[in-house]
Amino acid sequence: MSQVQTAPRTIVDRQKAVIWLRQMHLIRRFEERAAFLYQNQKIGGFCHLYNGQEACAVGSIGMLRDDDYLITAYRDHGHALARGMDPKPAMAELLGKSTGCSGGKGGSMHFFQAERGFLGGHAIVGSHIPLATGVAFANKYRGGDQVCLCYFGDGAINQGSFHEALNMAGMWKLPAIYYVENNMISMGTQLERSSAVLDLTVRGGEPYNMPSARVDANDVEQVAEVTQRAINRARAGEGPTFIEAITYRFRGHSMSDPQKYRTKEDMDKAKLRDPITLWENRLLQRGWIDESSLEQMREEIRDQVEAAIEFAENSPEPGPEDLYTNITVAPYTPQESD
Ligand SMILES: Cc1ncc(C[n+]2csc(CCOP(=O)(O)OP(=O)(O)O)c2C)c(N)n1
Ligand SMILES: [Mg+2]
Repeated sequence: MSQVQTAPRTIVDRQKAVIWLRQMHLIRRFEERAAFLYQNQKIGGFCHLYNGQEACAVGSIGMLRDDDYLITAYRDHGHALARGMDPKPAMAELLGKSTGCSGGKGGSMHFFQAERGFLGGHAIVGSHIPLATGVAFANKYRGGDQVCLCYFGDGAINQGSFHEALNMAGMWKLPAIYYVENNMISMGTQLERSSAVLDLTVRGGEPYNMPSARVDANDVEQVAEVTQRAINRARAGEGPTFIEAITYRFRGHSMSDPQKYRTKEDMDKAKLRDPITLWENRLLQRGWIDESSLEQMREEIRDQVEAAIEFAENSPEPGPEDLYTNITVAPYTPQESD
């Protein structure tokens, strides 16, 4: 049965609350600088930014244990940073450098950090949802109580892989959390032009024998609360949960998007509910931060991101010897018969 989250409750202490604010600022700053570097041709290929959606990743990953797993689609910088990836290898990956988190060969869409249980960064829409089900199956099969948190966009729920994967997870009561970041748009297609129903909790919950919840993902604390409930369920062997996180992306789909599908008024309205500002204001009200500590935080983050850029720019590119490393295809050896 779908449940709608309402009034926020305090579920974090001051220390964690401030860490979350710092992480959200770090993601925002990282993305802004990535956009600048892209425009200056320091970053090539695809690049999808996470501005506006920060609370989705921070509030949910913030409730995971270190030995849990998470997996996401191509808009992955925020999830990696929220999981604690150092911005240096993250930025180096964007610049295609060998010091990047995927050796500079994955780029923006393929961040990865297995030692933190961060299993990517996947470019094909919906492709990683069955992988999450597989990870959750492995957790259960091995007898542990780790969970797998799987993020995807509202566009991905129209893929067959989504339905196949949720069906198995529901049937076998796997410890997975399926988390749709509903920013209402897939590339340039509004939700009402891609989904027959607009309440996505209907599509991912009951049909697959799992509870579903909708959450206002501009509110990091509500995200944390609803995710915590899903985690508790999964760890207790009660099976998966489907979460619909209502969010908004502040930038285009990727770096070349004229955004004709929305107006300036839409954007201005959305920015009134910027998740970072909302959280900042709540922490100010609670007396957990003050203006001077905020300014200091912003300055430290600016320095941290600049240091990451410097590190990335000064790192070498992968060499020819890296061409065939970390891939599953064997190098091609020409045959006499060719
Ligand atoms: C199977 C497949 N079809 C099409 C694409 C092209 N494509 C890339 S992103 C995207 C839209 C996905 O939107 P959504 O799932 O809502 O994620 P968001 O970009 O909003 O985070 C599409 C169609 C793809 N990568 N994979
Ligand atoms: Mg979307």
